[in-house]
Amino acid sequence: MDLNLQNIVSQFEIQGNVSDVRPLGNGLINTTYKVETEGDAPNYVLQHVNNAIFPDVDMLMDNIVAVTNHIRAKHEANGVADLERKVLRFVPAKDGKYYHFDGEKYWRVMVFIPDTVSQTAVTPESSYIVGETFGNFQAMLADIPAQLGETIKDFHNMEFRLQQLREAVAENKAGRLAEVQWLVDELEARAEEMCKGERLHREGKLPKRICHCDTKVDNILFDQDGKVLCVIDLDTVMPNFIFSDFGDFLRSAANTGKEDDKDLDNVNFNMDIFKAFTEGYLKSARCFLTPLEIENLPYAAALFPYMQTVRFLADYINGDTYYKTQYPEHNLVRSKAQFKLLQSVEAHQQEMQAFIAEQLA
Ligand code: GN1
Ligand code: MG
Repeated sequence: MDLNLQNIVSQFEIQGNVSDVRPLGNGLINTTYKVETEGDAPNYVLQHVNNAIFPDVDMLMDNIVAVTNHIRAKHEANGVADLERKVLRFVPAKDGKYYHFDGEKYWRVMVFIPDTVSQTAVTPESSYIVGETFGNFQAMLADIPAQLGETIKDFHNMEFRLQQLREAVAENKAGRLAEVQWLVDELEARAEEMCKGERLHREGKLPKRICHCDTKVDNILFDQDGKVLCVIDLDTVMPNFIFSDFGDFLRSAANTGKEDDKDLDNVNFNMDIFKAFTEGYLKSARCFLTPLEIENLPYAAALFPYMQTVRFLADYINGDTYYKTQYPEHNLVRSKAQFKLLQSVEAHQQEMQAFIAEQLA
């Protein structure tokens, strides 16, 4: 066992004696370990927070603690059973802060929730429940008294993401531009339409609400029966357009292939997942959504594959400085797969509009 990691864990108010610390999960940003303890004490999750991406760790942990406390209180008031599996619980360090700085890195610890299942592909049945869960997540956080900060400035700001791509193109640091110019052109052709959210916001027509902002399937824990337990990976919880949670979930869940599928024939937009998820989401979110937000849900479904193509491609052009990659072309493969998904979403715009109209009738 890594003595350094064990030493870091000992800075936190955990119960029991640590018996093992080993790598867990496959996040693209933070590095995660499972901490096993002896006997009946709970196990824990130790995470190294990527401080290059989340520069303000105080703000980050204030957000997360406010959100998890607020949700826990709501669940308690509603008599939700099995509470400890329905919301994450972070463990303070011995100095009372919710992180430990070891002089170089920032660390945090949360209680490990046992017997969970992660899914990368979901069924229409589970998508309905997930839709309802995210609708509820947004509804529960609608009255949070804390003022949440933007843990990554302009995280889902499409205008900003395009600007980053344009800078990457202008600098062409890794000399990779020529081979991807066709994709840059495809993205530029859609740029104005895709920045609609920011425009509507400036015109005062589109509000920001507290959103999760990384609602992909592997950020949801399910129980053994496929029921949703809770949403994890709360670093990006911040004020945003509701499009974020709706669109980013569909980006991963309604993709018939993988986020980085090399075979583009595998990648299509699954309308059964869209329908089930949208039905569940509207059930719990309809009470607070405005007509303009509802009308633009199909736009949200296109926005996220588009934004992710822009982000992966910018990183590829920059020489892979942001996302962890497994091989040199990885970000390009990801970009192409996300773009194929976007094209499939575009082909279904009318069908999505018709389905939503039907739901509201
Ligand atoms: C990153 O860390 P992870 O894998 O949950 C990224 C998301 C992207 C996602 C693509 C802070 O999330 O925005 O959608 O990869 N998170 C950050 O898989 O940039
Ligand atoms: Mg994650």
